[in-house]
Amino acid sequence: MAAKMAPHDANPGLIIREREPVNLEYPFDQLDEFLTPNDLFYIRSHFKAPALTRDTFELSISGAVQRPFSLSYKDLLAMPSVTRPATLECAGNGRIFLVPQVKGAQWQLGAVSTAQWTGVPLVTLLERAGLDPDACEVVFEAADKGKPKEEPVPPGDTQYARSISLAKAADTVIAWAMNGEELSADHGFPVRAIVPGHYGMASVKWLTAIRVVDKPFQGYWQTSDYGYWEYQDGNPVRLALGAMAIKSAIARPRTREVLTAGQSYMVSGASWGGDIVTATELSVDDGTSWQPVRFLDEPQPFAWRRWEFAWTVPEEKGVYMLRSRATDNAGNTQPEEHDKRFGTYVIHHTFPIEVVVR
Ligand SMILES: Nc1nc2c(c(=O)[nH]1)N[C@H]1C(S)=C(S)[C@@H](COP(=O)(O)O)O[C@H]1N2
Ligand SMILES: [Mo]
Repeated sequence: MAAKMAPHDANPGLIIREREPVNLEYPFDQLDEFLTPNDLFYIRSHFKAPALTRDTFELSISGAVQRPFSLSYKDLLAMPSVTRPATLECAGNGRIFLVPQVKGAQWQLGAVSTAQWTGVPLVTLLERAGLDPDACEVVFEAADKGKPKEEPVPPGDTQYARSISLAKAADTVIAWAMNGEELSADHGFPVRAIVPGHYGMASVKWLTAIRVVDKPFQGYWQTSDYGYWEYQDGNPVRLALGAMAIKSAIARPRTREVLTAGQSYMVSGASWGGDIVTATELSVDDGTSWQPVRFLDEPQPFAWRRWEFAWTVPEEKGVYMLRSRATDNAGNTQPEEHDKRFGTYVIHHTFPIEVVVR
């Protein structure tokens, strides 16, 4: 008799962080190609994936616009499309490295992946609708809803919804394909937003409505969750997370990996976030000295750059702390400590990967 297939069996090879809703991590130590294979791309969902169909799909564009309209799946696919790479990282990636341990999905390194996204530029839709003069943000509304976890929790079901500024709309794609394949149920079928350069929460899956607003959106996923504390005239105010901070991570060796004294070892990893990644250094002595890595990918906005570093493992046995540190073209570099204003998000400090040399 065939084994009963659970929904997560659709994603073999991923590391389970939560079964229901499906939250699965990319095994970051398998980082090889620039594009993450679709079946290894991490999945972060707050609720059960809604069952949407091509035939009944409808995307509305409304709000502070002159000519609201809606599109069927066929309409959308008939429009001129673009294909571009973007790295998505969950804002909670690396949470396991926070000490003391915090609540939330215990992501290690792999809540980050890169794909080629195909879809219609958001500006095409906004131009067709015609923005009102007072338009200021674009809200993406999704078909999934439920009871969120971060306090304070609103009563009843809350649908997933996030906004971006009109400036960021210029980079955004209303995507219907990922690495040349239609989106899978867990990645937002049939249509999702891709907001390159922002943390993953902005790239709304199962997109059903695009609503232009004339005041900054204050929704639950914009303020309560996925927000941070900014000090204005000494007062902490809640602002929405946005751009991915400059970051790098070591894929190999893995934490606690055992290496042989004196062996040659190719340390590898990737850097992303910030503006454009221009440099990455590696330290094998817990941050005392740093050496540049060799990049495998060209610099470009919104996509990671893989890198490697040929290391001769020391003869002296013991525990070694490896750290990587990326810098962008604006001169931003990774801090040494986690910035507490971001709570359990934006974990981009240079945390050590410890390896054991025997
Ligand atoms: N509708 C909807 N969109 C969503 C989410 C969600 O729960 N519901 N999760 C967001 C978060 S937090 C992240 S990190 C990315 C993850 O995209 P992926 O699952 O395709 O990797 O989707 C974002 N879009
Ligand atoms: Mo996320």
